[in-house]
Amino acid sequence: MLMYANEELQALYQEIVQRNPAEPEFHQAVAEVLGSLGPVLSKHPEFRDDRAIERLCEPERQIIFRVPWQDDAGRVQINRGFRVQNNSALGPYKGGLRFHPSVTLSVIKFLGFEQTFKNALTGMPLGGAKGGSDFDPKGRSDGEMMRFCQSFMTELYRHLGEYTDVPAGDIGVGQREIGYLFGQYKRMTNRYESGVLTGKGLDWGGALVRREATGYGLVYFVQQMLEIRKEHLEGRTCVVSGSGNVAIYTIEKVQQLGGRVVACSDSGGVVHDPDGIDLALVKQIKEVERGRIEQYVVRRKRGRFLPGASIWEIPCDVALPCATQNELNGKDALALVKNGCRIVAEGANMPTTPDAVRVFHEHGVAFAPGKAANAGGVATSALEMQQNASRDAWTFEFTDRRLGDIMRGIHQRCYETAEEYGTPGNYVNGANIAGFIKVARAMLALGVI
Ligand code: NDP
Ligand code: 2IT
Repeated sequence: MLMYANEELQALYQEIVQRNPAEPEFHQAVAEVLGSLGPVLSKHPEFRDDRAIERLCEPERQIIFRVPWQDDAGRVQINRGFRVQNNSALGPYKGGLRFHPSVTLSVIKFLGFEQTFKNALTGMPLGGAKGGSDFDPKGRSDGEMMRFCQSFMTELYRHLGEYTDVPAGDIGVGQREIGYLFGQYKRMTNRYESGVLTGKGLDWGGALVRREATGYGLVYFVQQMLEIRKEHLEGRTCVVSGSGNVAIYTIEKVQQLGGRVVACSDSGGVVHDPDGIDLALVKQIKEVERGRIEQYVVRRKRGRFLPGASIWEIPCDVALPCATQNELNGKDALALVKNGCRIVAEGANMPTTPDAVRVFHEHGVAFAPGKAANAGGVATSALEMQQNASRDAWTFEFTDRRLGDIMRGIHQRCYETAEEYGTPGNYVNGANIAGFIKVARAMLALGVI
């Protein structure tokens, strides 16, 4: 059980746990935010009177639906679809869709909750939402993916719109899936409404840099963390978990800036390549062949594959978890500290368990939570929406510059807020407090709705 210094927040947390039983990931995300808000309530009693925290913890709308589809053998399959529209005080609901067998209401609620604060931190006019399905894309053909996406959108389309709710990708949902989803939305509505989804292909309303944005943005954030310490990435050893969209473009940007990434992974195990990961090979295996990371060592003999190993045992200066929630626990954190790791920044959403965060704080490791460090993805989604709205297409360089500016802004907001509230260097408090205040103010202004 979590203990807050503030009794009022402790009672509130208990109430939320009781109202939302059997949702451990949602409880974890709420606990982490509430843990930062004590000093905010003392300074801003208006948020207490308005019950801003209680409202933020109760999603505006939760949609659960059946997704029936036929596999290639003609068998009928049934999955469950979700969309949790958490908060729309700042703008239309915005957040990704995740297709993974581990998806539950709890997972989608935690992601929608986190997304609300993340989107606020970007400074863009975006509410928070998340969706997805317990559908497992692994081993599915293109035809199966298309039929699943069409069935999913046949229900979800009525809840979406460029001024209502704008999904994007997340685990298991990339440009191929966004294409099938957009095609079905267009067919159902008879509208070429580009701004209803982000992460689109460049030929059909997509924007340059969106593919790279989460990973690049994460590394721009890390650059800021290093700059404060008068350090830089050049020559630093990094470890990046995962080998999907976020991991790949994190590795790319670290390498461009002179860092050395020595390991990456997937759910099958870890690839360790002390001379530096061959990113072209990872892209070939993951983006082109949709294969497993263990194939890396078949083609590159000096790499080692460690099935089922913890990537966090590999010594590094900078650790970047980019796979999934709760993938870095207290034991992993101690191993990182022991091996001299000084910086940890989350590319994934909530990959670090609460006891691991505690270890980092106790040992002076600079730790950046995902809602700040991985916000470059959704921020660039907002840039895609801007381009769609103005029927324009910006250059790579211009968009990348804007992404860099946005990440610098987020870092500054978190850093200064942490200082203002008496916990300098604590990016968790900085992100939670700055994100919360922005949303809570807007909620107050819009009345009790
Ligand atoms: P992808 O589907 O492209 O890649 C996911 C990667 O994580 C794969 O390597 C996958 O391995 C691994 N992974 C997923 N689930 C598990 C699991 N349960 N155990 C071990 N490994 C796992 O997804 P993304 O790269 O888009 O997303 C990665 C993380 O980043 C997620 O937490 C997501 O919420 C977050 N994020 C994504 C953004 C985006 O724009 N895409 C923006 C901000 C955050 P395997 O193939 O074996 O499953
Ligand atoms: O977690 C995230 O921020 C995302 N998956 C991206 C959301 C988006 O709308 O671009």
